[in-house]
Amino acid sequence: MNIDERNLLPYGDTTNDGYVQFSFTLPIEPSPRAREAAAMLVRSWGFHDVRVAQHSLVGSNYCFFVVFARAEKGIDFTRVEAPALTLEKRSYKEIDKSILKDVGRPIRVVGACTGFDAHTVGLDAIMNMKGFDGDIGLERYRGFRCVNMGSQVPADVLIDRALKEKADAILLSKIITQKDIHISDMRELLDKLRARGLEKRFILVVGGPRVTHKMALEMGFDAGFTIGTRPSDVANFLLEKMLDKDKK
Ligand code: B12
Repeated sequence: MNIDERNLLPYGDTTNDGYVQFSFTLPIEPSPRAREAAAMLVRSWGFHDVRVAQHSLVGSNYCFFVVFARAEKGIDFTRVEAPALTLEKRSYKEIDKSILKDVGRPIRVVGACTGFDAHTVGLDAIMNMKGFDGDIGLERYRGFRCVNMGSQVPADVLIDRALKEKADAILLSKIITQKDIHISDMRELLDKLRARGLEKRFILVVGGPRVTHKMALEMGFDAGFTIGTRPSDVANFLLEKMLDKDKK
């Protein structure tokens, strides 16, 4: 395959063809004019060979579109940088053994979903015994003591509980992203910690479908985890962070 990393383009039908798929909704009824409007919109974004594959009514007075179009502008992949968590892959048993031997006590974690966000499945996937994707959750490890506060927890209440539990780490889950509420809620937790002089007190981990490790680090968290995260990834990170702290 002839891939030019200095002009990396999307793959649709054939390598380097630049084809991408859009899906979006316009607040208008489906009609030939609506279809044309969707195509014009995508063209106005600089795409070529625009094909409206689907347009259908959503509720009333909304039209959902699936559009294919071709991009000509690629990206120089050789210049792309993104911090990544490079963790030694350890099994549940290895992690548990190392925590009890090297840290010398269970790692205490308090997790919550803050703000108005009521989505608990992601945090539960990491913390609950049954875990996620065949990977057991932190509660099942002898090396973790877990408090899962669930959803809609005010940031101050989360901090109070973390202090009460003498937590080593706070696990924040942010799922809803409308109007960037995940970012404001992440910032709120950091601000409240700062206001109480606690910004260095806990290992701060955040997770959610629109969270990236890069964005988490830039904001002041120690790590960011996204879709597909397994409990052992988080366990591994917390173990390494605790051992790092001990070295300092
Ligand atoms: C289930 C669900 C609900 C359930 C939640 C039940 C519950 N107890 O959690 C209910 C029905 C209550 C619900 C309500 C709403 N929902 Co909802 N919901 C979903 C749905 C279908 C699945 C989410 C889920 O469980 N994913 C599975 C888990 C395992 O994945 P995950 O959350 O990404 O978690 C993984 C990682 O992100 C990461 N992770 C997550 N948290 C953490 C934390 C830490 C510390 C770490 C390390 C990792 C980590 O690890 C996890 C495992 O890999 C999604 C659509 C979707 N397919 O994602 C919509 C979705 C999230 N909901 C959405 C919306 C809009 C709503 C409502 C606003 C709808 C409404 N108008 O009422 C309300 C909001 C209620 C509220 N106050 O929050 C939107 C959000 C859009 C956006 N841009 O924010 C979505 C994307 C649907 C959509 N496409 O519109 N929802």
